[in-house]
Amino acid sequence: MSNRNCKKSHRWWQDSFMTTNAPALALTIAGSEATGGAGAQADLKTFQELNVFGIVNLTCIVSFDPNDNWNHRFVPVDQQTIADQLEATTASYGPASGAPSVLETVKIGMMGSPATISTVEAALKATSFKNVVLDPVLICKGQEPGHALDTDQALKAQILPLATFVTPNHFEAESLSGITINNIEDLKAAARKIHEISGAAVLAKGGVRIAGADAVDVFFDGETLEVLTAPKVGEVAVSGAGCSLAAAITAELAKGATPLEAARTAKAFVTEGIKHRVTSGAPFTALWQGGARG
Ligand code: PXL
Repeated sequence: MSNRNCKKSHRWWQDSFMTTNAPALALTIAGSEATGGAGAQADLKTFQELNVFGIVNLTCIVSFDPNDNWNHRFVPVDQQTIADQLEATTASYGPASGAPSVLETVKIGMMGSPATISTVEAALKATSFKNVVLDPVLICKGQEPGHALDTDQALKAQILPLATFVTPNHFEAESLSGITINNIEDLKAAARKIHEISGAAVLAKGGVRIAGADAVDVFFDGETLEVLTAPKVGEVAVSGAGCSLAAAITAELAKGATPLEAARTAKAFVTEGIKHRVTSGAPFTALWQGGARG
């Protein structure tokens, strides 16, 4: 085959498959968790599983320390490198890129420092994304508490107001709402309060922290309040469940689901992933994103 033919056949391939079957796009701005259970790895696997073209811009690298109670060793990516990744991504797929499929949906995972929050805030303000899903990862085990507090405050002040959907766990919902959560009524009050503060749709997760046979989450978007329940699978939190839930919401929103539909699909996806969780030498199991395949 001549070079010319080769080029022609390449174009034919592109036209027939790539443009007609273009997947929805989603970006996660998140940290790497080296063992693959949580963070950017969980997000990317979830996107792929839900038929969404996933993009990762890394904020930090977390390596659990088996010699220190599996606490997190945390290394930030430098600010210029985070900004460079965001620039590359928005130039390729952002609203002004001219791409046939535009990136409208972003998930915010672990930021890890006030500096990273400012870098990401600037990028979110420069590109108006339709869906900004915030998984408000507040405290990372092993992080210095003073530093974590600064990060929490910056997240609340700078990123939460830009979010269209927020997925706090029990601890994060208490911190964001100021409400102590002991039961489902408290979780509902917290979801309402976080919506009031942020204007975002909220999925407040009770997980294994609220007593009872079911894992209960509360959805509230200012109009609809829905309690999502699924039977608990064990009584111990599974690594990657929170990341995968928010990533599944992100993927579903990218494909055009409503926030409530996205929350329901994500809950079912995560429940199956927990049922098929993966055991390792670490003292926790990891969610398997392929669990919903049947
Ligand atoms: O599950 C929260 C989380 C998010 N992102 C990163 C993490 C973790 C928890 O380990 O390491 C990078």
